[in-house]
Amino acid sequence: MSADNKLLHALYRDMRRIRSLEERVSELFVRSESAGSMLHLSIGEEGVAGIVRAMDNLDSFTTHHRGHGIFVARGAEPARMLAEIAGKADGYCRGKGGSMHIADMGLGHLGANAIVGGGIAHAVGAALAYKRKKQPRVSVAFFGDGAMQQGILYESMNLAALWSLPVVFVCINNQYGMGTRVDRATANLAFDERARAFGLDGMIVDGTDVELVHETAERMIGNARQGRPGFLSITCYRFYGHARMDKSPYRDADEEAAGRARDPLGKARTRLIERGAKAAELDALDAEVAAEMDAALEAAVQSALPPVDTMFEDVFAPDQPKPTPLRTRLNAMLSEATR
Ligand SMILES: Cc1ncc(C[n+]2csc(CCOP(=O)(O)OP(=O)(O)O)c2C)c(N)n1
Ligand SMILES: [Mg+2]
Repeated sequence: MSADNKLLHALYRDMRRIRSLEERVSELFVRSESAGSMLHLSIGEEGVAGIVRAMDNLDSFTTHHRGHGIFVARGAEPARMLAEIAGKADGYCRGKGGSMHIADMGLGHLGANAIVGGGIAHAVGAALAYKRKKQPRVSVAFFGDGAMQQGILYESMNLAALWSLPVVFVCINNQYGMGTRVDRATANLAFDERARAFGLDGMIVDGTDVELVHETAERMIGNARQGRPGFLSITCYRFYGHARMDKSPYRDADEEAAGRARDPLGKARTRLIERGAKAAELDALDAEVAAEMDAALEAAVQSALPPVDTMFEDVFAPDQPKPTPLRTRLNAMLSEATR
């Protein structure tokens, strides 16, 4: 296999693992096994794999609320991810973070964040630390098009440019912020121009072309490592509703069909076959990934809930006194009242 094909093959696998994981996240919900109903699937956004593969092992990142795909592409264990989403003890944060607050310092995941734009400044802070410590590391902030309307992004881009920080801002433009189409939320869709106004290298690329995403990200991350921060917007389509409960009544069937036809996996598969890959070989890869994710789903379902007496572990600073559980306080009040 040529180097080009090898890379596309690896990217296709990453993307298949993202989609396959997200399908199991959806299944967790249907089986009433998820902790909460606000599960945001990144199906249609698998092109992010191109960015993740362009990062080095010691690079770090933050994600928004739709970050499962980014984390699994980074090498997260699907069983531990699904356990976290199910609120189980074997999860990455022992079940206390869930889908929208998953984090793992070992893999450089500085945290998902449910506040639109909320994780952007954290990535800039990490980049500032790398620069001050003279470490050749880059931090990447992943966020949605909704964050393009948040002030924190502009404060962050300004400081990144001013202090020449090793950071890349990545906007995943999936065309929607909840039920609002991006062109109803922003006056100027040329997001790259906004970044350039701050002195950053700014680009918009087709997010369904994973090779193009990878090539662009590799250059941008390389420049960031030299102190030239960048902004990359990848254009794609959110295949399903905002969260698992949303049936997208605000979109028509034609639009959804056209959006889903722009499938990053379909594009990569066609290209691999044009370059000589066999359909059967790709089908076998898909089946192998599906089996991996099925096993991860079952492991997550079988995992135990965290014991009640560990409720306050990991969520308060170790030197802080632990709060008294509500039940203990209620009992104290009741016995006081009935004395
Ligand atoms: C500051 C803030 N405002 C509003 C919300 C409610 N909210 C949650 S997700 C979301 C849409 C975000 O859209 P986008 O950034 O494009 O991400 P996507 O859901 O498309 O991945 C909104 C408005 C929030 N979480 N935080
Ligand atoms: Mg969006």
